[in-house]
Amino acid sequence: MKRLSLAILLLSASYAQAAPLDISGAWFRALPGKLPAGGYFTAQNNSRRDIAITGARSEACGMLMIHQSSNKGGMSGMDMMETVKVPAGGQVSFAPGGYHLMCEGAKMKIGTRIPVLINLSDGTSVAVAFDVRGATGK
Ligand SMILES: [Cu+2]
Repeated sequence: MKRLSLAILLLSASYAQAAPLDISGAWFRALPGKLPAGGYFTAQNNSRRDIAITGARSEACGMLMIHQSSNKGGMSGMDMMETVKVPAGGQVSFAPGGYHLMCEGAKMKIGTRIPVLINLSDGTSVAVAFDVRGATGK
């Protein structure tokens, strides 16, 4: 009996280590024509150490980058981000006007879901299904 509970403990510990980030509320804003699709989600770090999002990829995107919307002297633009840190026990939102994934060459249909792999600084990646919504976010 004691041996069994130890095995369960080890199993859950290794599972937590394999997926240090919980990703929720993931969606893409699909725009008409050749406009890129913005990807949004919330990343919750349930581990005791900082972890960074270092990239993402999806077969639905020709290129998938991490961007941060910026406003410099009234000029709005976007900066490329190498990494986005999610502090231990904290969360970071990718949302319109802030951090977002930028999907160039998007091949996605509104109302479907597409799989995305989000790469982390510990060398693991998290598979996340993104809802595809229209321009209004619905
Ligand atoms: Cu962008």
